[in-house]
Amino acid sequence: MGSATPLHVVVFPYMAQGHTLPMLDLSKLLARRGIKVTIITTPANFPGIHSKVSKNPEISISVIPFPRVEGPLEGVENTVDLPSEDLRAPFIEVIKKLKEPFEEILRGMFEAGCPPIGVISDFFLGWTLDSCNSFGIPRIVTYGMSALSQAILIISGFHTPYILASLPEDPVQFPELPTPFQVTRADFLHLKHDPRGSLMSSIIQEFTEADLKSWGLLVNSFEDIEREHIAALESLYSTEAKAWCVGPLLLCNQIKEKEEDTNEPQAGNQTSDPCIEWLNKQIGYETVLYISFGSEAHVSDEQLDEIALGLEMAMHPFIWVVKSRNWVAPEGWEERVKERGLIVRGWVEQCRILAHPKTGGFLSHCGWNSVLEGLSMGVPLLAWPMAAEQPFNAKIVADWLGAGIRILELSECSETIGSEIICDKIKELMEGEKGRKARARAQEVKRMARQAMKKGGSSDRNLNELIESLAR
Ligand code: BUP
Repeated sequence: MGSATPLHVVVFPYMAQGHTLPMLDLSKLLARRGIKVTIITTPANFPGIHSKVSKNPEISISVIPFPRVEGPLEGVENTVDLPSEDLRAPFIEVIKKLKEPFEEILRGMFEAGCPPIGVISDFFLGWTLDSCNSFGIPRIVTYGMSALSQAILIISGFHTPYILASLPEDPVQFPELPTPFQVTRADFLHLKHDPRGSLMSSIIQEFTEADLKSWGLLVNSFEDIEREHIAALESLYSTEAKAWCVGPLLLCNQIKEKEEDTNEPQAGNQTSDPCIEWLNKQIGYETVLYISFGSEAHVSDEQLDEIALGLEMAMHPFIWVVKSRNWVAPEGWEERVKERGLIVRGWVEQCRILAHPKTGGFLSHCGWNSVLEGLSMGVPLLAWPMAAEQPFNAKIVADWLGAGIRILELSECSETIGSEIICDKIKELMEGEKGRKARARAQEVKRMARQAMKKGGSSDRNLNELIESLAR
């Protein structure tokens, strides 16, 4: 690490917010260790990435043109929004065409005398393994998931018929994964939506094979909450591959313990944030419920209506990020809740909201980043998993850590969840005994998370060890 030519690492995120944002934090952590980082992305994603890393001279961005697309995916190259669920698999197929330009970039690095010591690339870019092998560079795969979800995704591929033959409430047990809590068939939402033989299931199979042959894994989690899962994950690899647990990466941004309770703009940050201004005006501490289902979940209009009514009945102040462009709130609702509810139809600074002292609960779809962000700020979750691996994240939060409660006991729910249930669960989280316990546990997890990321903490040491191993 002390050599004249800095070590060089390539970071190649998948083009979804939940996958890219942690990779930018990782890049900053590498840059702080004097490592040159090249982030690979496509033109539409360049501005967003540039705005977040441009203050770091060690980080550069290489842009590769998006392949020409026709048909239903036409125009996808011009937007950072991912295509809808049904076009996800064709999108992942299309971006396989980035392989050739990616290899040209790698070749250029060798010719310029700064070859990378490793490529950290997303699971959905499984083909990068082949590129890395042809240049003799180690590939480190990253999923943007908890270690538990990563392990289950791999293992469930070995046991799909057994899972699909079970009833929703049936416990599912794998010999490879001794979980300390019960997983049921209903938790396997990714199998429900991606039946065997679908393009998505064949993509997952192909990329899992690449994953299992990769040099190592990078996990955005920390040992105190996932030690058993990390061991199980590593045991799935026939090689000596190690899972480097280096999170929660978001804590690299040194978010203040809690935002100051003031309307003054933050030092060095002159842009006012309407959510923070609104939070500053709220009375009492930890009273506000923050609601967001991430950047990708689709929530039906009917379900949005029930959430709106549930929020109204629960009588707690709230900030609700509504992604649907077309949803119209029930008649008179906005007027009735305007004194205590802020509805945002766009992007918010989620970490700042969660870090605010007025925020006391998070109704979340349990995307792994949201889970880490809530817990790192000591905010308990009302877990409402909606798709993919989110049920397993909800298990970690509610059943394993006790830092949240679940909206429903079973993860699979084909019906709309009614406003009464939503109201009751909000009350349970914000004012009930279970919520009080979950808040205390979330505070403990927050302390553990910060400890892990501090100098000498487990995640800090693991990142150092990863770099040392790559540099050898
Ligand atoms: Br929406 C929204 N602001 O308004 P997850 C999201 N985020 O900062 P998902 C905002 O996006 P994937 C907003 O803080 C988190 O870092 C949020 O990631 C941020 O869920 C990220 O929680 C969302 O993992 O992502 O969107 O389902 O499926 O890609 O994991």
